[in-house]
Amino acid sequence: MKCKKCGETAAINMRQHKLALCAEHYLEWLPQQTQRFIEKYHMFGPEDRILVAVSGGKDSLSLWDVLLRLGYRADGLYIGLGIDGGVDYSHQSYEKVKQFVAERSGQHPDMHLRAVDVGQVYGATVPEAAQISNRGHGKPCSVCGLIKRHIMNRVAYDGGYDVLATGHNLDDEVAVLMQNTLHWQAGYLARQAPVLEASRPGLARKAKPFCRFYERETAAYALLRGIDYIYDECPYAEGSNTIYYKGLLNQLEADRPGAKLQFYLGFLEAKASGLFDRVQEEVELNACEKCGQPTSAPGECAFCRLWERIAAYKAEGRPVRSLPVYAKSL
Ligand code: Q46
Ligand code: ZN
Ligand code: ZN
Repeated sequence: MKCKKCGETAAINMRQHKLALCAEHYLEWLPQQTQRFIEKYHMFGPEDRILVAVSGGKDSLSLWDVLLRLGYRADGLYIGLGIDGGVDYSHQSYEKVKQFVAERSGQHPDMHLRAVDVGQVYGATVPEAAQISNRGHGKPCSVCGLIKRHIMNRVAYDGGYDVLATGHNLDDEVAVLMQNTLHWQAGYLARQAPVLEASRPGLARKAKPFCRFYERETAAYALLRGIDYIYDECPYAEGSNTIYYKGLLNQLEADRPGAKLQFYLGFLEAKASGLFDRVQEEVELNACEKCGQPTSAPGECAFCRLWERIAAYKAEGRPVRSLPVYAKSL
């Protein structure tokens, strides 16, 4: 397979675009496409301050790299979840993020990394909080998502950032879209988009500049660019719905190249044509009495209630254990 631009040996073949590119031209193509999506979906402009949520994985580090290359003012936010899972996951992922910053801070003296360690700041790691709380039926992801959303929003909003950027790729978006469609979650479908406006004070604006790239495209970018990222998935991801749907969608894509992209773009077109306009967001949001962040609950938000429950549990002198990683056979 030859590069369509120069005829050299191709490093990647994107069947859905009928496009094969060599390493050099791929490393040009992906940032150009990112810029196109940023403009097309009105994500942010050159003056905006961007906070990129980085996990140490290929998507988020590639996104930060691309935004810096495109000349954006982009800082990073790393959230230390305190996940070990036998692979020292959180520690290893933080090391990758710090290495990424160390390699670029000379060239980009304005880039900053903000790090929040959940265990240190709030007194329990995510697996500990999940064990104590009764959310998530023995799985940490619901507690983890709640904690991450709160911290990302808070750091972006309090830090005066114009937008919070996440590294969600097309595979992530399509897996969520499929789940929402199978369950006809009209409210969720109405809110799924490349950009989420800050609909009320206290909420940060959110954007997903990689939402049209396949996972293999962001992985190829990271590899060809020499970005060292954490290969391991979070040990708690095993057995998740998202991974199940990604598997189904990969089967579909193997038989019909471009099916995932078509599904997503068709959805965005349907939205743009007003298909979901009648789906009103019926939830009324008010400010949490404790932290001030918007919440649909009366009184305190779920995040504050979670930590109150944990504080009460610890005050009783009960032991704090970590939620175990699922057995491989599950
Ligand atoms: S980090 Fe957290 Fe994910 Fe790990 S515990 Fe679940 S939600 S799987 S993206
Ligand atoms: Zn080429
Ligand atoms: Zn709160």
